[in-house]
Amino acid sequence: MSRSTNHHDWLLVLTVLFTAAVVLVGGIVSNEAITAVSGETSETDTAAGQETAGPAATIQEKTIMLPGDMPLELVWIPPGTFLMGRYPGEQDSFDWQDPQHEVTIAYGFWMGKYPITQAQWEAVMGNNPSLFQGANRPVEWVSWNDIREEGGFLDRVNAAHPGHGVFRLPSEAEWEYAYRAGTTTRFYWGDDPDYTEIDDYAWYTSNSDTGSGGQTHDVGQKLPNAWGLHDMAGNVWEWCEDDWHSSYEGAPADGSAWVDSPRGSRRGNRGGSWNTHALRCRAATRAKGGPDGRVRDAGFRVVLASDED
Ligand SMILES: [Ca+2]
Repeated sequence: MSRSTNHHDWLLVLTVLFTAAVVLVGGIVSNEAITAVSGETSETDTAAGQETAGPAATIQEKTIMLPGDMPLELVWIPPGTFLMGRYPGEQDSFDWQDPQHEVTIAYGFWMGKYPITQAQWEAVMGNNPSLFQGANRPVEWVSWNDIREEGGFLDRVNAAHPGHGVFRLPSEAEWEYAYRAGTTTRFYWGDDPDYTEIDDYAWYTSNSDTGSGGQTHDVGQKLPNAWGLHDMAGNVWEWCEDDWHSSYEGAPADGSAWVDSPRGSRRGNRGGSWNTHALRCRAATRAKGGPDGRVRDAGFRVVLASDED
């Protein structure tokens, strides 16, 4: 028995060391590749004094300046493999989150630490369409096309940073991988079966009415996940690149967006919002909307594909 326990312990140690090495090497290589765009890069330990789910991780961050000297903070998402979709028997889950399947993302990438804020949208687009006004609240009432079309948000950001990686929407697989940050539970803070911990991590229906009805909230007020991402659960749904598919049967397994040709009539978004029940804030939660649709509880965050991608 002790022999088998020792073997297990050694495997665990090796796994932890290997994971740490992948995180460090992946981040450093990428930093070198895009230093020219970046304002600065920094490494911080998992926010001091804050509890995060999952393994302790070194969080690498960088800040890029949007037009108007508006900072955009990004965190490094290391390469890896994860199980996408709901796990068998998952509480309060739905069959369009099936089948659970393995996805390997062989590249690292940068991802917005927060959803794009109204200040950031306005700096890039010169307008602020949001229904719940506030510079540091997430932008909403923006359609997938507003973000993706020619002359839209991503087009303008890319034009301002030529030749140093591409800003784009995440795929659903990248989004869920980043949300989980190494966890396999319903939420990045655990399974939370009685929804007693969610208030520390997310804005959703039960905590979003601050006296004048439900609404969005300034980004970054809730605890991050193990990779330093805030507001993945709740606040606003987040548009992804993928066309909507009601099952993962036939989904790509390499992290790429699942895009039909010609494009489908709806796009996927993830993570729940101030306007949804806690169960919609799960990692596996998926929703959909037309590419022209604007709603009061959907925004987005960006991915910066590294040069090695
Ligand atoms: Ca969110």
